[in-house]
Amino acid sequence: WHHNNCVGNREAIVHLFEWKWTDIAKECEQFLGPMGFCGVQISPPNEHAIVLSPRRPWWESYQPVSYKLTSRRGSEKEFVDMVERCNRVNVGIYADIVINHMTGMGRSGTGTAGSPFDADAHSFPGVPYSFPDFNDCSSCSGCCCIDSWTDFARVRNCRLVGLIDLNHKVTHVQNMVSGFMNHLIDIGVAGFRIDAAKHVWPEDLEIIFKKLNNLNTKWFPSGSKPLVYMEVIDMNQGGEIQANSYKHLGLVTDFRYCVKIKDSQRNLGGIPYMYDAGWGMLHPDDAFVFVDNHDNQRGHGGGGNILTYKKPYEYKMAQAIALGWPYGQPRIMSSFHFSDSEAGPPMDENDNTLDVTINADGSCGNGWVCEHRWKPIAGMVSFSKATSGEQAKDFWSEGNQAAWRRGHKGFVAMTNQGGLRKTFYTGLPSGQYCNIIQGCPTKLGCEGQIVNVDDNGNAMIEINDSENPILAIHIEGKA
Ligand code: LM2
Ligand code: CA
Repeated sequence: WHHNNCVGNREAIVHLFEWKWTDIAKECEQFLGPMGFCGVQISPPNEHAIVLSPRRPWWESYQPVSYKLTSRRGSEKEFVDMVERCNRVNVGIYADIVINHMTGMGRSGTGTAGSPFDADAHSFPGVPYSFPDFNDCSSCSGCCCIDSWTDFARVRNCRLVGLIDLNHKVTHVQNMVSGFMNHLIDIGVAGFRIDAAKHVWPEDLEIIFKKLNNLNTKWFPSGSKPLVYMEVIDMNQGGEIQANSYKHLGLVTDFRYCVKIKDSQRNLGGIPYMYDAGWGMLHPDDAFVFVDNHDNQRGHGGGGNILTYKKPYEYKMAQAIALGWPYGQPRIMSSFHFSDSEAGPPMDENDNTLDVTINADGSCGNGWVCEHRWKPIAGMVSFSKATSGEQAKDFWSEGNQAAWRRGHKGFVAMTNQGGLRKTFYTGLPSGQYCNIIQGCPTKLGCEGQIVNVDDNGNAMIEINDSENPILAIHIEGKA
């Protein structure tokens, strides 16, 4: 449950937050496959509640009603088509699954696949789940809510923001959840993000994971297990649940990396010191890392003071560090524009999610940010593939500037203090290389700057683009 199942040396997973399946299928074919992405994290694929007040917030998808594959993002037929088309161009699908809970107290009605439900009665005939499948409130205080973060029984058995809490010790629950996951595996997904894993006992997750099928051999080597990465928000607050207590089950999200990457962007000399074992961070080999995610970019889920698309200069540089410096399994956020932290994706007057349109310059329209298409970020995705498995060598830093190479496959430099002009040993074979920050190589050659590496592997590195003061060259990006 640790292997990322990426095809070849691909590494980066992009979260196409709230994208429809039809748009993801196209993006795999037109952009993600050719640019060297490993995979897409999709928003939850199963039936969920429809919230009308506020009007269709993004978070309604985190309120499951059943495991039928009809959601705001498309039908089961569209889902199957997306998985097939993405796999065909070597891009895996990683499904965000919500298994800790169902919808919240006080909600009832019909879900996105037409199933009736009544949370107060603990009635979910679409699964089916009923009263005995949920935790009672015996571990909790009067509110039945999570009102202590150091009492592990409360964190795992009580209601996270009022969402009714499944009891994963019940065999029926284990079978329904593993059945849902196996349905997705058989369609051809490559792995899972486990939402709210911190709120499920690790030993219960283990029982469920042991029931999982191997991946579909139409796309994956026989015997492959799904990648599992678990969302455990651990900021090293004393006495709380630690991310490290899940690492034997798969990769675990590292929310402290968000803090570290922001610090490193401000002070480039700190890049080699991001992993701070003394602070109890996950070892990089166990860590699932990101500059921001769909929660903390809008102040949810532990929220906060992190970099997002709203600060493009800092964000691009942080993302270049995340993809250029070897550390954990990287995920890139791809957002929709928002000012209201509750607002759902761009939608029409009938609440249908808008298509992702692509402008002539490769950027997105209709309210989609598409950070993953920003040239420096897409270029660094190609860099992560070209340099996969190579250690960082010859780290150099002076003032607020830094450079390093990745074995003999790639070289990066960046500056936070004006321009840079200096000769470096790049490790690359002699030749002409494109600065992939300014655009990936095309049939006609580079889109931007060309770097000449001499017979000794040295090159004159010049950075004078004040918006994107980064240079990166790699073995798969020759002029
Ligand atoms: C997570 N971590 O374990 C995410 O970090 C977190 O953002 C998710 O909450 C949570 N799991 C549940 O999947 C999001 C959102 C909440 C929202 C829930 C459920 O951040 O604000 O809660 O999804 O949709 C909403 C309302 C909340 C209400 C609750 C239940 O915002 O006020 O609580 O629904 O009706 C009474
Ligand atoms: Ca729980």
